[in-house]
Amino acid sequence: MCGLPDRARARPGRDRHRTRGIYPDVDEKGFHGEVQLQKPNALWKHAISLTGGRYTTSNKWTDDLLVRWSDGEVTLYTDVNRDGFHGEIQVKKPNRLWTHATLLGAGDYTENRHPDDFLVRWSDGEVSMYPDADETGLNREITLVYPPA
Ligand SMILES: [Ca+2]
Ligand SMILES: [Ca+2]
Repeated sequence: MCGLPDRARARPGRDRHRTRGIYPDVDEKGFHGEVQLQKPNALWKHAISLTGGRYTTSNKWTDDLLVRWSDGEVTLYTDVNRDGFHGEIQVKKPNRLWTHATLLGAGDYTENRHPDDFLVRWSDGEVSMYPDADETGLNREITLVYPPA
């Protein structure tokens, strides 16, 4: 990927009173409540993108959360539930490259049938998959979409 500027920007005045929460039991009729995981604090203002999945080798329920921070650090929070966060693993140290990971996503796209496949859309338009990611890190990268030439 090349070094285009990160487009993620804070929006002053918007979502000022929002919290870091889970919307439980979302379905086609909409949202059915909100559980606050974390009171508003300065640290979580730097959480640029996040996505759920099941990234521990035990495949243990409940799902885990990957967060990309403004300094490029990527953190895995294991077994998140209504009571909050229960474990934290640093997947990537703060670094410049990952400040360009603009959008994160996840799903179950490989033969191991675990929702542990991590997707990144980079600021230059490249899309990568990290299949079968686990607590030891993002072990392999597959380019799904190449950036424009
Ligand atoms: Ca888990
Ligand atoms: Ca998988």
